[in-house]
Amino acid sequence: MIQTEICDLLGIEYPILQGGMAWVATKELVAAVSEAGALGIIGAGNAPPDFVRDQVRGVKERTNRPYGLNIALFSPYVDEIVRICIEEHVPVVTTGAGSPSAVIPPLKGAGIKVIPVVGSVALARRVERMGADAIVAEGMESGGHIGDVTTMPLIPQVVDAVKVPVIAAGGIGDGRGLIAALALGAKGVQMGTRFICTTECTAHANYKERICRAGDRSTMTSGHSLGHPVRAIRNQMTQQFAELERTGASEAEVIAFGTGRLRLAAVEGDTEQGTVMAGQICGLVNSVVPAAQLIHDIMAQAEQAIQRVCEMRLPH
Ligand code: TUI
Repeated sequence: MIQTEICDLLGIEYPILQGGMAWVATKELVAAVSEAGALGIIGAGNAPPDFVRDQVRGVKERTNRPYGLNIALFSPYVDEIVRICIEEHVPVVTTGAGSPSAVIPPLKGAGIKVIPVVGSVALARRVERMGADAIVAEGMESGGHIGDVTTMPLIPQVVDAVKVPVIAAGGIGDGRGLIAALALGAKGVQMGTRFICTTECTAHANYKERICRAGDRSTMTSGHSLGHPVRAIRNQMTQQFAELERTGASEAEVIAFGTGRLRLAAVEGDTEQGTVMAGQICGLVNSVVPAAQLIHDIMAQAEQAIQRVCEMRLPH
């Protein structure tokens, strides 16, 4: 049984968090993950407050176990979503894609555990000073909005820089990745891409199929001209986006071109004109399975991975 201080902090059985992916991590997936003993996290993205409240209530109807909600800090509704978290007694909030300085005090004041997602040592230090309870350190292997350091060097450097527990994210998709992250000093992992390909995930079947068909080099990043690179599976959309950036389109044009594309892929199922955000681990994901089975398999693989490594220790 692998248990860490993240399990105690969050009241979960397994040191696994499911990434709070916008338009993808909805109440059905979140409840299934939490019910199975990991931490399901709702992706609020830039969805309107009514939608987010419905998601929170939907999770509470389905499970009594702890769950979380991710606030994307670029959302125009950040203040309303913070209020919803407080009113609905959401136990855990993760934040992403910006500095959480404005949201940490009200959330902590309401007794909510706050876990910012960061992509660098500097930001990890800053959010610890702001009062973060734990930190997700996310390497650029991840899908979606990313920083510029890969997971392998990021995790031990963040672990050495802060006292709060660190959760590793980016490029982790099975029990081997979990054990590698623990070896680097993390106390748990967050997985996004792997959880998209679960039965309970409400992302469109085309989105899941695209991930299941993908290989190790199927993703690319775009949006560098905006200073916000995003990793997604290569398709017509990413091709056109790259062309737009290469030919020096204005920032407004590039933003207008990209707006609404994640929803188009995840909800409408248009995996050519939409943005199929996924991490580099997508090549490892080949099947859609129930969340509980996935979590069980990850923990079984983790036990095997430890065993394998221990057997490499020869007696002197
Ligand atoms: O937030 C994410 N990943 C995301 S958000 C998202 S939604 C989206 N939709 C359409 C277009 C673009 C995005 C998809 N994926 N990950 C957490 C994360 N946050 N990784 C890195 C960061 C980060 C980066 C810069 C956090 C803070 C930061 O700067 C803070 C500062 O002000 O210095």
